[in-house]
Amino acid sequence: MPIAIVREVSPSIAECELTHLDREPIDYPRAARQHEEYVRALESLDYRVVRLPALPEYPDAVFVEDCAVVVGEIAVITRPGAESRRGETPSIAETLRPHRALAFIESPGTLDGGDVLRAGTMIRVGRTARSNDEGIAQLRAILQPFGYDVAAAELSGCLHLKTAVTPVGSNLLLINREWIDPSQFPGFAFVDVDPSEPFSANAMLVDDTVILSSAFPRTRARLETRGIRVVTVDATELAKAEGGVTCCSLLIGE
Ligand code: CIR
Repeated sequence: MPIAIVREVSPSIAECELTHLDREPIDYPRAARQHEEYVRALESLDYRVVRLPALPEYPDAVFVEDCAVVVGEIAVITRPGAESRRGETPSIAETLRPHRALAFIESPGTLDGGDVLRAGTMIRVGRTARSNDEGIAQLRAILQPFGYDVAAAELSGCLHLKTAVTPVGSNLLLINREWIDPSQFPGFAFVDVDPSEPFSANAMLVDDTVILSSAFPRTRARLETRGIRVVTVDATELAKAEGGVTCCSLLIGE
């Protein structure tokens, strides 16, 4: 059975990092309930969910995606771009150790998993305030020997590459062209987000189902018109922390 690693929401989530959003109050109990709904969605898709305890001293620790890049052959433990998040990675490394050989992004490299998009053997990494050239070069050096084609992607106006574009099918990307130029993905077909739902480009493909925030009904309709099965979850509180659905889990296919 495949595994999903998640971490309980930190009670201090209201003190999260914010880059493109204004700070709004975050209702912690509601965020925790929404996270529970997300876990149930993963379980309904036949994932065994490993729940790590919250890290109260790390407000953003629920966003486990940023701490590692997991492929079939290896797990790369990142060095998050936000200094406040660097202490989130050791427990993720220990959780992944039984499942994969580990490699580590080292200083001065920085890399957030939210910047790493994989479609088959193609891996694109957003060059952002969180992921620098050195981090991207280290990821390439680690993954290229396994046959992955790793290259940087340019974006602007949002936090991570996967805020702007995510896979929703084997050769299909959900994209917000306001933030990224699709010509960086030759050979792919695209579904455009509804313009009224810019953050809906962060969708999570789990086998042949897409998990999407229920805040994005118009983009959901666009996906369903293309024959894609969509499961929605309420993720509004985590969205106030600038996180989307991909950010809250690390998937390990076994
Ligand atoms: C941060 O700024 O690091 C968090 N508040 C949000 C991280 C979201 N993670 C992701 O998109 N992968």
